[in-house]
Amino acid sequence: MRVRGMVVLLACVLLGTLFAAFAADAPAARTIVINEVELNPNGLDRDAEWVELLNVGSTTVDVVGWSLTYDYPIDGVEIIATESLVIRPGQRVVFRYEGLRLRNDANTVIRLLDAAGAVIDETPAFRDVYDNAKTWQRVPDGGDPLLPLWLLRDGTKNAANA
Ligand SMILES: [Ca+2]
Ligand SMILES: [Ca+2]
Repeated sequence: MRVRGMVVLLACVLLGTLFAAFAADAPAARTIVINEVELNPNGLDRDAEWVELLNVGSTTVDVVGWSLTYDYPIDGVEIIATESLVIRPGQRVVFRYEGLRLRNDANTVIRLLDAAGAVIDETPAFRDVYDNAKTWQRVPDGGDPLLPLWLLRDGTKNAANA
């Protein structure tokens, strides 16, 4: 009986440790994500680079005052909405950069910042030297928070990533 009690206790401790480890690794609830990026559009890049945002959460988010970073000619941020811009769960919004903002042949990281400047989402470092309609996209659409995967694929601007 005593050994059995020890085994049960040990099992409980192990389970508790596993649960704690899992809970610590679980990412914070996601709301708006950077879902697709076009660094190097077909033809001239000026005024043609864009980022697709997607609300993968369960609540509506107003992104007024939020911004996206860029890395050309120097690092900076561009406000995506100066007035109320509500994104419902499952809804996507395409933001187009003014001018030339994203390097093609560097390791371009794009961050989405809220109105207070907190980082809401951040991409891996991207390169896209192909002057075509392929874009970097989360796969599957919206991404898997526990297994983030990005692929360079035929663009799906303002539509689900294929
Ligand atoms: Ca570019
Ligand atoms: Ca898309």
